[in-house]
Amino acid sequence: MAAKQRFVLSTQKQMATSGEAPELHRVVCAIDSNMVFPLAVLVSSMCKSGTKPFRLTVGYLDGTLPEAAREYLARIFSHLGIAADFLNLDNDARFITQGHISPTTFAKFLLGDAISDEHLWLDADTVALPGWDGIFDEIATASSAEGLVVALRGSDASASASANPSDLPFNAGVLGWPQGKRRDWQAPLASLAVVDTQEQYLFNLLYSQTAKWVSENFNTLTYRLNKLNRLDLPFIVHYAGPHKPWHLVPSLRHRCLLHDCPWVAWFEAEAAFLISLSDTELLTPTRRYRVGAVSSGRLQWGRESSGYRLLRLLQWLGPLAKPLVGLLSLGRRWIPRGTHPLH
Ligand SMILES: [Mn+2]
Repeated sequence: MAAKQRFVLSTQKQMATSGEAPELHRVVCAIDSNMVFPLAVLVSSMCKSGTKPFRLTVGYLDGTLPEAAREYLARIFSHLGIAADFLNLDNDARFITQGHISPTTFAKFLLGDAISDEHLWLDADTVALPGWDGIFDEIATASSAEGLVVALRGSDASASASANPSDLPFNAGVLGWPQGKRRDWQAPLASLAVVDTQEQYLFNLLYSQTAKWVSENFNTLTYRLNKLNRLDLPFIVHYAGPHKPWHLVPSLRHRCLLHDCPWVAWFEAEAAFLISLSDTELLTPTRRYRVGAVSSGRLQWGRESSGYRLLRLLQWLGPLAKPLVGLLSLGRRWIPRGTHPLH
C-alpha cells in the first residue's frame, strides 16, 4: 500500500495544472452520486493489489456529486493513504444519457484535455487485481503519436469501427494517456449522429487506428467471461453493462461463489474494504452508501436492461428471491447473458 500522502481536497472549477514532473503515478476517474460506494471499493482494491504509489483525481459533472459525498470519499482516500483531488467539470448539452450510461462518461474527454501528463483513466465500475498497475509501464513507453493505450478485446474484436458498442475495436473503460496534447473531440462530436455509446464510438474513431494495444487482462469485460480462472486472473475486471455486482442482494451471493463468476472479484474487494474499516467511524456512512448502491441505476425497457430488471425484482421480492432463483436456474439458458450468478 502507498505511504500516507498528504490529502488535498479541491473543488475549484479550474482545471488541474500540469507540466511539473509527476512524482506519483496518476489515476483519474469520474463519478456521480450513484457511484460513491463502487468507487470506494475500487480505490481500496487498487491500494491492496498495487505495487506503485499513485495519486487520484475524481472528476464530476457540475451538480452531480453532493459535497457530503465528496467529503465522505475524501475521508476514505485519506484512510487508504491516497492523495486525491476533485475536479468540478462543466456540463454540456452534448453530454447525453444513453440507456444505463450517464453523461458522466463524457468526463473522460474533459479530464484527458485537462491533464496533459501521463495518466490512467479507469471507469468506476471496475475492480483492480494484482498486476493492474503494470499499465503505468505501458503508458510511460507509449508515444504521443500512438495517442492512447487500450486493451485488446479478445478474438472477435473487429478492426473497423461500427455503431454497435460490442463491435467497436476497443472498450473505453480503461484508457492509458501518454504525455502530450489530446486530439480534438469537440468538432467530431458536434457533427456526429447519435449512435449507441456516443463517447465510446468517438474514442474509437479518434484513436483506434494508432492506439497502443495491451493485454485484454487490463480491461476484462465481464459479459465476455462466465468464470474466473484463478490461475490466470485478469488485472482489471470491468463490469460493463446495466447490471453490476453491487445490485445483487447479498443473500444471493453464495451462487456467485459456487460458480466463481467474475462478480466474485468485486465481492472479495468489497469484503476487504469493509474489513479495513472495522472499528473506524467510517463504517457507518459506508454502510449507508452501500445500501444506496444496491438500488442505484435506472429501470428501463429494452433487452439489454433485462438483467438489471431481474436484479431489481430480486431486491423487491425479499425472502422470496431465493426460491425464485432456484426455479430460474432450471431454465438458465433463458436468463440474460451476463446476469451472474444466474447465467
Ligand atoms: Mn464501465
